[in-house]
Amino acid sequence: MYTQAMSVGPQDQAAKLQTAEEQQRNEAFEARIDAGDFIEAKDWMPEHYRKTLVRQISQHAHSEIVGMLPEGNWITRAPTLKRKAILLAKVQDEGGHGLYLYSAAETLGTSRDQMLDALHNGKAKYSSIFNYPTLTWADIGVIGWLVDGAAIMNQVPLCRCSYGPYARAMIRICREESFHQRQGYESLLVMMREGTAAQKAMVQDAVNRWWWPSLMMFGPADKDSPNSEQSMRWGIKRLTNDELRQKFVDATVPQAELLGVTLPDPDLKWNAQREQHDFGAIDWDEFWRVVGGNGPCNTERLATRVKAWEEGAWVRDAALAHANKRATAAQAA
Ligand code: BYC
Repeated sequence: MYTQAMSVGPQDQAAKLQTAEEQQRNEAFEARIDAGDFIEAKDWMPEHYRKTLVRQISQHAHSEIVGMLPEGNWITRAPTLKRKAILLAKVQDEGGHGLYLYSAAETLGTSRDQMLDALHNGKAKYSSIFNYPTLTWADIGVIGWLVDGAAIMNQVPLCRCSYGPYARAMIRICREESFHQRQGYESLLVMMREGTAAQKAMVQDAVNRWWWPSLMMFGPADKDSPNSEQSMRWGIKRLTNDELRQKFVDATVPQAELLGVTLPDPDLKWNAQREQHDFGAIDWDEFWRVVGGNGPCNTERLATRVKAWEEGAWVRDAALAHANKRATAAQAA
């Protein structure tokens, strides 16, 4: 009679061996994560870790690129040469951030074309915040203050992300985001201190419209965040969505006081016991509507990106032809 062990064919044995090997690799990987090592592009990593990173980094890259649109809308209408130069530099920085991030994601084996296809056919997500319109010049200051402020809060911990190429890209991005936040706050300070009553009202109106969407940038509440637990275990995320949102609220309240604007939340108050601010309920239906493609500007944003991609085809073709010509010339020399 054959024993069970003898009935295992060569293929099954190979699978079993592979599983044992996989398990060892997995354990070694987890030990490196626990020790706080950086994981590098050529290191072995579980497929789910790779996929999670591609998902987060590519979404982040798309957010930077789509994020150029609401602000780019105001470059031709900036009130002074100084503000125009600052805004141009900022929008250009966002483009650069997108490029570092696409490069970081490419080290994980997904091509830029694949990522861009996913954006253009509506499969890939990008930050909900960029689906809101920029109605007045004050929106540009408020985006710098609140949107870049929220981005910094979320992104500084990513400089310690366990995946080396992402963590290193984030260091430079965070330095630039810090300038973005400060220029926005400074432009609002000028309007609130030296502006007319109408300009001050314009700032308050912009704050009213951007406050809640800025809080939504941090993602769903922890209890509704399917990815957080695993991403925290792997050191991809270092703080949870709710922890970061709370830190942002606590940091922003005194800035609003100094500016002289009211944050549009009657439930926002200091809780002496928690030593943190309490704040009102976020409209999660609105958040999911925007994430699902039905925000005020989703259709417009995507159409603009697709148009830019299609109209830029000749530039990509020309760059490729030039590179090929140089390579052929170098080979012949
Ligand atoms: N918008 O399980 P969760 C910038 C999705 S650019 C849309 O908590 P995770 C700037 C989430 O993707 C700032 N979708 O996910 C640029 C997930 O869906 P999938 C961009 C959102 O990944 C220009 C589902 O909801 N920053 O600063 O653990 C000008 C469940 O969520 C959002 C980054 O990308 C949202 N707000 O945590 C100015 C930072 N929130 O993928 C400024 C890097 C969640 O399962 N990313 N979703 O289908 C992160 O830190 C994390 O990915 C998140 C979400 C905190 C955003």
